[in-house]
Amino acid sequence: MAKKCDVPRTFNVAAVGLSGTEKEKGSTGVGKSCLCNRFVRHLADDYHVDHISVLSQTDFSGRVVNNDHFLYWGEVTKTSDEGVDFNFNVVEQTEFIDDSSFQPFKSSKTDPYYKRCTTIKLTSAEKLMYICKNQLGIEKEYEQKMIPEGKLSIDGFVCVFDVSDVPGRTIDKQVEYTCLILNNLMKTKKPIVLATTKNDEARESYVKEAERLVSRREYKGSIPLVETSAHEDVSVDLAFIVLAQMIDRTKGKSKIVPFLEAALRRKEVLDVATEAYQSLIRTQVTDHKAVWSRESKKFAQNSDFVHYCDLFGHDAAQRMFRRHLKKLKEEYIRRKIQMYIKVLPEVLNELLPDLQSLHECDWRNMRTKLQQHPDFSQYFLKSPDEQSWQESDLVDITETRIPLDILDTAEAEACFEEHKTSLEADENRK
Ligand SMILES: Nc1nc2c(ncn2[C@@H]2O[C@H](COP(=O)(O)OP(=O)(O)OP(=O)(O)O)[C@@H](O)[C@H]2O)c(=O)[nH]1
Ligand SMILES: [Mg+2]
Repeated sequence: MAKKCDVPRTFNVAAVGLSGTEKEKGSTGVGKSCLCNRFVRHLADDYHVDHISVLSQTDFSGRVVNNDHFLYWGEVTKTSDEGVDFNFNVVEQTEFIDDSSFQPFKSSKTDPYYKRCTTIKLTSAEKLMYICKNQLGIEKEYEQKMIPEGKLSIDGFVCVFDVSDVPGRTIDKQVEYTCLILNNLMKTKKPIVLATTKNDEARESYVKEAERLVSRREYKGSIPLVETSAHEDVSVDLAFIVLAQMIDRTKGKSKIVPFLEAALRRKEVLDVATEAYQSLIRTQVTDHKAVWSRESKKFAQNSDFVHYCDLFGHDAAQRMFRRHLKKLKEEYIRRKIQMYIKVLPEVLNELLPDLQSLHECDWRNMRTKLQQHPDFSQYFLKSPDEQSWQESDLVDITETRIPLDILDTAEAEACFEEHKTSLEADENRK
């Protein structure tokens, strides 16, 4: 059996921040859930932008919420830039609101949020890990992982501060409330990181407020500030890793990177992945009739495909594939048109061989004239059901006859005019 010191430790972290009814937090939350979601399940397909805190009584007493005002987000292992592994358990302290009374649900603890969220011993028998809002009520259809048995001892806090503009919430109110939370967190003596959220929509003056907040004298410079965006997956891991390094000082000290710099690095990663996936489909998919289900199965083991899906999701990968097919089809049609236009002069020579056959014929009535010709159907083809030939099956069949709507193109008109001019020149030479 492994000795106690061989078992890697787990950092139990609580994400906290302004919570409550719309009256307290404004039209939307500060971003605790999205931050936890991105941290614990970072893949694009596992990231949800909508997490509810207004619930029915049934959902509140279901096994995920379990009559508590906190969520267990699960366990995750992360590696710092220096290559050190960290294992985390993550909980989110929030306030669930009853969807019939719009008041917070009553629970055993009656303390206000800013006190309750500082709890360092959490228990909730057989509480299930939260994944997404759709999970509530159909828990069996999702992975069922329970919160660790017994008391979960919180080692540190990520306090969230929203730097975007939210209707119904003033910055002063958020500063005041966050200050209340921080003052209570300080009493626990546990490390705290202030994570600003939604920096992708940041207001510069709100960022400054967050900086001012952590530099207050009473915090003695003990609260580092990490600028994050859960939506863009920027510095989310960093906020938690910096906290873990404060909890266990033997685990190194990561550099805190300003948001713009971190966002730029992230963009580079996304651009490289996009380029690699684009190049994969460009080289591997050359038939405009390719089918996604088959191609994506073929790509399943390809690291460029997997990486792109991790970062952007399978839907985005499929959209890119569809755009590629559309381009392939356009190119294919362009090639076919060129081929038809190439044979058109010969056909015109056959059906309208002299000026006599062109009598009173100009471009506008030429189509009727051609259709009246007994050999018309030997050279031309009409698309069925008023569809253009590009939309019909004609586009793919091995058919050498010319779709009639080719005559609507400017190239065909030029061909006809050239044919007429050459006949007239012949006539003049006689
Ligand atoms: N632009 C942007 N929006 C975000 C980001 N993170 C969260 N949001 C949005 O902010 C809103 C609230 O996010 P949540 O994560 O649910 O906030 P919360 O603090 O958990 O809210 P409660 O638990 O209800 O108090 C949602 O509409 C999110 O999509 C982000 O990184 N960027
Ligand atoms: Mg939440």
